[in-house]
Amino acid sequence: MATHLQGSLFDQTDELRLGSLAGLRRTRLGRGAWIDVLPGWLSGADVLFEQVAAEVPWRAERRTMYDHVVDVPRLLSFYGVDDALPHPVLAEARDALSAHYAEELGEPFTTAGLCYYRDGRDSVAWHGDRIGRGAREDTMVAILSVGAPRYLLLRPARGGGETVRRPLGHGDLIVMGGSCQRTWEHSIPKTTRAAGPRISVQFRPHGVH
Ligand SMILES: O=C(O)CCC(=O)C(=O)O
Repeated sequence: MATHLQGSLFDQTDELRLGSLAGLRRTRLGRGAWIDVLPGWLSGADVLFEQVAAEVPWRAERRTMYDHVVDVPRLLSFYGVDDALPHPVLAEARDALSAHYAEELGEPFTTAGLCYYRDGRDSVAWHGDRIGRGAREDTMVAILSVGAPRYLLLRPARGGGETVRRPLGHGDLIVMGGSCQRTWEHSIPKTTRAAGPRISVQFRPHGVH
């Protein structure tokens, strides 16, 4: 796939390297939900972006909306428990997250969902990851973002309260935890500002979707 990401557009370094997770900062959202944020967790991510964009088997989905079938405005790929991830640094990231949250989460991150946002017209609507255990149990979803910066928005699922806006840039990490998938919703809104491509890698425990 043509990625339109010019090399070193985002990075100051060529060395692909994960930083320490000790720098994660937690924000409590209320209703038992929280987010941990670590800007610039992965440095040298241009190489990762280019390789993942070009080599991952991206698929376009269509979904029924009222009486129409519409394109899902982003491309997707999924790596299950036994699948090799498309770049070794993603396995390193998953294992570092599993080790860091071992006590609090009580289980490892095992799957990776990848999303490719081709430009500012691609997006994901408000939702919680509630197809699996996230509907009933506290859990965590860790997102590594590479490529063009986009906003991740969060709002209480039952309405009321303020929308939280978190910019996610090249190499940034955000972890949604506690009741976040049940009691809050999140989205990546479209943007009319010129936005280049972005890849989001979501690490989840088994059975959370
Ligand atoms: O693009 C992102 O970082 C968020 C993706 C997401 O919320 C999802 O795929 O469920």
